[in-house]
Amino acid sequence: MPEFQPRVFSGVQPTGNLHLGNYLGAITKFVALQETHDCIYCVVDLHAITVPQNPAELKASIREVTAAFLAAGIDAKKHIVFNQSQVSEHAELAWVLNCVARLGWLTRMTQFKEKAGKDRENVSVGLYAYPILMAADILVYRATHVPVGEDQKQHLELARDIAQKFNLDFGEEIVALGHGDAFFPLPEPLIQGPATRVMSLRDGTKKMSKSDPSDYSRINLSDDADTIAQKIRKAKTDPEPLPREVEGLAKRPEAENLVGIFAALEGRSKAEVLEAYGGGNFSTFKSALIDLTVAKLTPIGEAMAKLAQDQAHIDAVLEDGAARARVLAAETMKAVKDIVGFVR
Ligand code: AQP
Repeated sequence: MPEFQPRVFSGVQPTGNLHLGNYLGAITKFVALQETHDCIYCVVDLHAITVPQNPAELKASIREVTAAFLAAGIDAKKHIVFNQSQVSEHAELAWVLNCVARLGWLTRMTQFKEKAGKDRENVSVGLYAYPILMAADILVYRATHVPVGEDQKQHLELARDIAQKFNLDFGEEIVALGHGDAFFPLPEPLIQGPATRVMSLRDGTKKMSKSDPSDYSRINLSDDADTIAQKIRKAKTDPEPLPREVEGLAKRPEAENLVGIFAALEGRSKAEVLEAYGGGNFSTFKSALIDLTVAKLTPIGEAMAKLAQDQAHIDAVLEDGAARARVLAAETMKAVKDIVGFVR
């Protein structure tokens, strides 16, 4: 493998209700990686339309996710922030990768099985092909690191398989065209910390999700302090006091989830949180969790609301980001066309 320039890529779907899971699993990592890497953060609107969207709401959501990125501390001047549909190379590379990936690989994707449910014959082809577009999103920038929540692990593994198969299928051309023995890096997932899979506040066995019909299942980035307090107070728990050690969280999914959220918000480990709160009851712990969550999230919600009033600014950020992303993506596509054998 040649030495690839370290580069971070990740995306968030503009499908409404950005929540604490998106924040802890992805956005906080995006912010931290800016210190050490060149980063590209994308509002993945092409992914959003794999399920039906209301066009006016989709536009609003694209701007809202962009505002969340900026409000959380992503620097769109030093790094790149844009929406996917403005850079057509994502879809173009996805087609080539459609022809590299194998049908059997996609059939194994658990997210598709969950999302399609029993109505498999009626979901869009796009929902099935989604992981290939995700591979193209990453590989069109030849990104080396991808911060994501635990739920995206399988898709990342698929992206690595696709990159590897492309490198093997076109090995001779890749060498002949002077790219060394591999054109695409095998992108590494960055899935770390105590909250890589934040669970629903109503059911500790289900992922906190945008599409859960109950708003009490999640804390939205736009929730005000009272709403956050109410949701945490009503969050499901069990009758036992909090354990003193992490092992005691086994088989207690709701307790484990709240401790994980606390740890991630405070930048501590679960063990440290239990040192402070283990042995105590949930009501004391929940009060501290409310204070912490309000302190961390409400400034972001307020900054998002302010940014939302300046649509022209948000659109200008996306346009500028897309122009810079396009330069990098076009370079990759040119090379891919030469490797595959297209005349250009
Ligand atoms: N509950 C979660 N815990 C930790 N990380 C999470 N992520 C999502 N939910 C959690 C991470 O957030 C990033 C952006 O996710 P996405 O917007 O691309 O889509 P998603 O995973 O489909 O989000 P939802 O909320 O789960 O939507 P629905 O309800 O449509 O299924 C990703 O890095 C993801 O891992």
